[in-house]
Amino acid sequence: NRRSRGRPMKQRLLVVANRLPVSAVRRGEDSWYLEVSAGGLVSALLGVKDVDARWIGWAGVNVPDEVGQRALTKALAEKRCIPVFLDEEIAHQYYNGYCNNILWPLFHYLGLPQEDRLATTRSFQSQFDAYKRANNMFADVVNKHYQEGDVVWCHDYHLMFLPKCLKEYNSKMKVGWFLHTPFPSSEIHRTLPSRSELLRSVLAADLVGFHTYDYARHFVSACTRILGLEGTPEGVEDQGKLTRVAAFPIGIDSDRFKRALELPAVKEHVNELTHRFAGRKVMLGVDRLDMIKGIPQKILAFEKFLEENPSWRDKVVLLQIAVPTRTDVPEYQKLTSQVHEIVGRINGRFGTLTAVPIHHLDRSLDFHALCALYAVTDVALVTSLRDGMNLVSYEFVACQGSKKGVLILSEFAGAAQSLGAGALLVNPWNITEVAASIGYALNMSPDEREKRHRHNYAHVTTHTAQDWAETFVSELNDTVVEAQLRTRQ
Ligand code: ADQ
Repeated sequence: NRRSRGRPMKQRLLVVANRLPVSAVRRGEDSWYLEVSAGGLVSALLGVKDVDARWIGWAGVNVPDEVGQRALTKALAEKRCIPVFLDEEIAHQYYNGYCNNILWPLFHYLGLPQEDRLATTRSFQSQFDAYKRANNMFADVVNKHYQEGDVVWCHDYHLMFLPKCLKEYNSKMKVGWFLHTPFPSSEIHRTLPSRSELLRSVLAADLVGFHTYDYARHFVSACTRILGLEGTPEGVEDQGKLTRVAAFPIGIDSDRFKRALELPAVKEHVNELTHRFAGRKVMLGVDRLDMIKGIPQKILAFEKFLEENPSWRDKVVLLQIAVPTRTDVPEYQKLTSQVHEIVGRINGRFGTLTAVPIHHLDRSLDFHALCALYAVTDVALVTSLRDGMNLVSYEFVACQGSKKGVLILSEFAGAAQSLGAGALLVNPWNITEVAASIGYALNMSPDEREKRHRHNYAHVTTHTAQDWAETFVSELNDTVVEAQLRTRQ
């Protein structure tokens, strides 16, 4: 076993992410209510063997007083979480500003903000300064809790400056960084005013990971074209120091879904839904309400399908579940009203007194309700304009043991690279093509559905979140071991 070579059985892993996997609500001066959110990352890390994981991140609340900070730190310690406290102004400039107004749209090919988008926060430079300051505050906390032999795994575009800060504290710290979004073509990345500084900071890590080989390749080209460094098959080399760059496609905890489908309450919910939509095929979309998810494009394609196929109008229903996010950002508010307006128009056009073609819910569903919905779905529709991976497509496949429903999947989601052979791949911008795929999916023969499903199911159940986390941590350990060997020679 390469991972346990010369190391204690339980290696400490410090997972650093913008948000802790816990929501904190203040109950009194020194009392907090905590709710653990069982996201994909949490279950992925629970499954990693021989690792003792701790979380470092922002609790998502402003706690200006010391009494509150001390109480929250103590409460979080029981959940193996360590908070980073950011004051309101830095949090705003760093999180709403640089992360969500600049990096998120840029990495999804939506470009840099125009004047009006910049005007909603402060200037680009002050946002970048706040980003660096916030990353430094994360680094202070990591450094305070770091013990020799720990590995540090930094997550996502919020923390691109962190590897550099950490290595400046301690060059022997083993640092990995993983990006959950796409890394765009170097031609897009080079428009970013702080393009070089960010690349250099990420390169300070020992291992840099992406969901797909394409994103890794884009990152290496950005380093060669923008920084003039040398790309090698292993990664990027700068004055003899190699930063390993590789693809680590994430997965889900598919057993968790399988187990949920066996629960009596979930089975009952499946029966209720089956009864409720009897005589109609069910199509499903589950997304965060974000421009990258292509929700208006999806609904317009569904409209086109209904327009061209009158015989299907009372035989199919689209359930679109969209969790609102970043609700204080004007563009997200605009997207919400745009979606409502389109849904209203289509329901007015094709609805009857007793049925409407689209059920749109603006909210989050609990895990069991989500599993039941996936299980009764005939066709899932994922039309992201860009998406790092897209776990909804994996979750749908995991819940389709008996139904063998069809997945229509955007070719711009990372998942297209792993589920492409089983799914119907589409260009979400081409509404005519998506509408035709909806028709194809609804009319697909049971044999073809079975064959396509078998392919995807095998992938989803064998490339799990646990494998993903284990492989990354194992490679991170090996990278450092190799670096140490080189110095010893
Ligand atoms: P997200 O953009 O959040 O993640 P995705 O991978 O689809 O996108 O994960 C969304 C998660 O939220 C899923 O687990 C899904 O079940 C849940 N969810 C979505 N809508 C919901 C609803 N209405 N109710 C309840 N739950 C809902 C980012 C990147 C992705 C990348 C992941 C992981 O943008 O591309 O796949 O990180 O790396």
